[in-house]
Amino acid sequence: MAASHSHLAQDVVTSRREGPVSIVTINYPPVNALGVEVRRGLMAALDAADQDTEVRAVLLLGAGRHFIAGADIREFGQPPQAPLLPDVCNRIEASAKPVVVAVQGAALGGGLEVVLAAHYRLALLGAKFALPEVTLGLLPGAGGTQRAPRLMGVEAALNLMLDGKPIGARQAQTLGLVDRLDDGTDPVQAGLDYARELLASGAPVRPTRDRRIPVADMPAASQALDAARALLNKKYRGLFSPARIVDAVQAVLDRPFDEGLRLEREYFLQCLDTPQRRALVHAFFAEREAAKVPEAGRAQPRALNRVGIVGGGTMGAGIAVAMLDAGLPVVMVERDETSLERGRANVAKVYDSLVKRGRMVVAERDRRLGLWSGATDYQALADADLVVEAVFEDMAVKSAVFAELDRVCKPGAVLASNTSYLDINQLAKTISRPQDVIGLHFFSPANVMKLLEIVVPEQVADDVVATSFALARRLKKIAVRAGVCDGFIGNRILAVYRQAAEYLLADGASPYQIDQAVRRFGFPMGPFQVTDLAGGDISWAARKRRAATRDPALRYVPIADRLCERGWFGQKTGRGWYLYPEGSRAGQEDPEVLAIVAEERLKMGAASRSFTEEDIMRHYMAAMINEAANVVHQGIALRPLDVDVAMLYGYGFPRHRGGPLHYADEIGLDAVLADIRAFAAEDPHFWKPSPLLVELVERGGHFKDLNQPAQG
Ligand code: 3H9
Repeated sequence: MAASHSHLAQDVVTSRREGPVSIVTINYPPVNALGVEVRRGLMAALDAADQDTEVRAVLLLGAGRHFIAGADIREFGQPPQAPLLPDVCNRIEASAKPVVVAVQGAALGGGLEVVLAAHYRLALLGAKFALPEVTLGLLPGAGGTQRAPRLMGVEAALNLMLDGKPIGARQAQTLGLVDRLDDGTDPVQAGLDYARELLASGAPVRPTRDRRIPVADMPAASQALDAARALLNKKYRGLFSPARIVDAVQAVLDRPFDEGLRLEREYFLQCLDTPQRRALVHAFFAEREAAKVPEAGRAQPRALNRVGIVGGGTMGAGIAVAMLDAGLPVVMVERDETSLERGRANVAKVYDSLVKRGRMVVAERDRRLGLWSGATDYQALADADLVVEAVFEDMAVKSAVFAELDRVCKPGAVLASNTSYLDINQLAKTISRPQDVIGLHFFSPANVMKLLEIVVPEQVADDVVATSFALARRLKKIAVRAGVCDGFIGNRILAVYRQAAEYLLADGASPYQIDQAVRRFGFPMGPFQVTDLAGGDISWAARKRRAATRDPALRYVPIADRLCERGWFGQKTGRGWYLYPEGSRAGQEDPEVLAIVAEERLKMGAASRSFTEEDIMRHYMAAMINEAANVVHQGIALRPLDVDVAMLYGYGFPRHRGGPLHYADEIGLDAVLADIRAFAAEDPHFWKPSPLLVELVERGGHFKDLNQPAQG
């Protein structure tokens, strides 16, 4: 075992000498993560360089597109293996000879900590620097919390650590993170030139740990820490690692360097052990795994250069913007000039508002709008590689559009429907090329929302599915594969937990209490706020449509109907579940709504009882988890992780809880099943345990056991 490790270590970190400079290269695809072999290799290379009397400086590089993407995230949760990354960084800093880094691509997390520990730092212009540990529920754990503030000041370092987002090379230089920029493309040459220049000038080793925050900067540093602490109960409410980040940075002011490192390690290990860290790491891998579907493994995507969109309403226009933003030319088809003009205006409105808010320059808006063209004749779609239909949600209307597409589109064009619940199998059968038909379910606003459900009908060709996943990547969307059923993955689950919220309301919880519990759990909004935002009339129409087919054994809660009958549709009408005085978007509680709720409860004869926040969330989550289990059980989602990703990116599920099925594993499937059975005692028609949940509990399994890679 040891022999094979040392063999591997030689492969992933190589050294070669160029005059007095030892060039140490990490070559560990895909992203040079700092796994145990890399750490061993770095230690060995630094020892060798110190011992080699010919070597006077070390140049540290990452091979490939990126410098280093950080610690190897797959190792978290496994027993740590020596050497630890903090020790590797200390070793770099303690090198007897100057260590220079030359950064191309990303230097993230532990990768940036390696940069901080080196003595001299060069970056190519395209380099990116970030400390994204917070997005994984962690803090920089290899000296970053102690070294970053010493180089760039407390405020800038706190910002980098708390928001986790990358900064570019120029900004990194301005902040003191980087000493030298290079506008070339070759980090080896740029690094060598810099190292030689440093040697020629007799530049000494320059350990970051020896730097002090200047006394004059102390008051500003304390203020920055106070400001960060104030954010902990607002922006970072409920999160564990941001508070530990602030504590670790505090040590920069109060403690010697080694003591700061010791505290950092203690906090890092605390973070590592939290459910939040497990959930966030699950989310990181799940969103990448979701794109790996069997069809994409079996087929190459078709060429995709021109897109057609049928319909210029809110959805069609939003989809058009998403395509234009990705540089894809769009032809929009509408039934007449007036509708087409409205479609164009809907697209332009999005860009105009960006320009108005200073987020886009006029030339860029014009460039993107220049990729848009419109027509009232379907013939304009003849050379489109993919057409998305976004017309009224009605089978007859949609099949008429598909008949036209069948007539005009070139062979091999992908024909997509943006339906959110209709039967795409049936739609595909109405035309001569069902193999080209797929569902692309965008979420509103389509240019903003990250989730794309790719709905795979029975007869679709593999390369159409592959093309859809390739499109999602180009649009920078997170794609989830879904099977055909009413509501696909997300809306189907939503319908059930939304129903659970109605029952809570009927049984005694107020809408405001429910919304608050759901927000405190971590969702950005509660279910009644969401209805007010989307428009109560939309769900009202859906309820009326389904009235005829509703299971008569299920309890029906008519409270929402009573509000809609009064024209209270939410924000757009100034009142709904909440009051919105003078167009305000923050709702106020409405005593009249509470009176209506009370009256309806009496009419229903429901015994009103009181619910704690915990009771509310147990009902809400049990409903969500149970239906999510059904969705996996029936093959609508390939794996539990696909459900988690859909809920994270389309429904505001808090990322630090990982998605409903990860959360279920975390709280224990037996506990969830016990809740469902207890609720079923009162309402057996609604609360039917999912067969998959029952089976997993019986065999002591977890949802995560079903998360194996999809078969290609
Ligand atoms: C840390 O550093 C802690 C330290 O402070 C302290 C330690 C003591 N590890 O995203 P992509 C895989 S925390 C393992 O599709 P892109 C990824 O899963 C770490 N694997 O490519 C995928 O695998 P597969 C802080 C990783 O070009 C493949 O690489 N660092 C890691 O769109 C390609 O990834 C971060 O949080 C990793 N660190 O984007 C950075 N990174 O092909 C996380 C990637 O099997 N990474 N993989 O699905 C990223 O942000 C992006 O991956 C990156 C490339 C921008 C680098």
